[in-house]
Amino acid sequence: MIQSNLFSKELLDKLSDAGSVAVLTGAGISAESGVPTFRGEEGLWKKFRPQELATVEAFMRNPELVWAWYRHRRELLSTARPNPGHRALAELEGRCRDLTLITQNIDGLHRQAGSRTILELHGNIRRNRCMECGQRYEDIALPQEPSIPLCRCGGKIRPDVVWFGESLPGETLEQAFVASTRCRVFLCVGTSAVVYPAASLPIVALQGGAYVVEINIEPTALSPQVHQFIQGPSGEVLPLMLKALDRYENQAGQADPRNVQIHDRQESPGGRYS
Ligand code: BV8
Ligand code: ZN
Repeated sequence: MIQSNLFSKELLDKLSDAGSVAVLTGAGISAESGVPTFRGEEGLWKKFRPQELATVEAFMRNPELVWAWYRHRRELLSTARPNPGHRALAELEGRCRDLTLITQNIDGLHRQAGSRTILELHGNIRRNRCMECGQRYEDIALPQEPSIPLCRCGGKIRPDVVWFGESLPGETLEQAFVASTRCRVFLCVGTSAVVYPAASLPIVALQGGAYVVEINIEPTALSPQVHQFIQGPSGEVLPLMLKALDRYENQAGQADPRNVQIHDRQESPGGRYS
């Protein structure tokens, strides 16, 4: 059971009046939705080698194998639904003046949970594009097994995700760096923080003077550098954080003398208090 006094006064204070918040998520936030992580016990990289499946070379060498793997993961995702962790971040976005959600996940669960300002650093498994002409294809158009889908131009269609050795979408990466540099609070949720350039964003936030908090079921390479490490499943920790923020803001509200006055004064037309 996670104690509610998990969240430092500093975090709640900064979250309650944080102009801008940035959040980086990894596979860990989708684990409680039944989506396998990469490095966990049942992790994808335990069974498959990234070099064999998530690189252009692998696709050129054996496109059927790569397509079979992405169809397998789509199958897994077809029944996956956002969990309380995804939903808590969508709610937090509604409470902050500006919150940027930066994700390494290609599962699209943040959007399903209602988050709006999302930067998909590594693409999205439900989108596809032609290797030759770049024509984009949504999932529905794809022929089923075993053949690999071909574009009208004859080019091979590939999942619109970023493979190892490939650059991230420039505009998206730029926005992620800007959001990380100027945020006052940076939350790092469910990532092992080993894949770059995504893993450099919490460091950029630290250098930008942000209050950096990591939420993970176990410490990572990043943990010694952050202001607060909160150990626990994000599907439990994030909803609790919102509750703690509620309580904190209510208490702050009650403690604020200006507020006290308000109650026994009737608001006069035009919104000024007499
Ligand atoms: C690039 C899409 C320019 C595809 C992915 C600098 C130093 C060293 C290496 C490099 C470097 N710069 C570039 C590189 C090379 C490489 C890299 O970083 N290699 C690593 C492995 C060392 N980076 C690249 O190739 C990038 N491109 O840099 O281009 C360039 C090109 C050439 C050379 C130089 C520069 C492209 C990287 C993107 C690759 N595509 N995904 C697909 O998914 O199929 S990466 C993929 O793996 C994910 O998107 C994600 O980014 C990563 C997995 O990490 P996590 O999401 O964190 O998942 P993981 O399982 O590892 O961890 C889960 C965590 O959650 C754990 O800590 C666990 O404890 C925790 N957890 C579990 N359950 C819960 C939980 N936490 C909370 N609650 C729970 N319930
Ligand atoms: Zn084409």
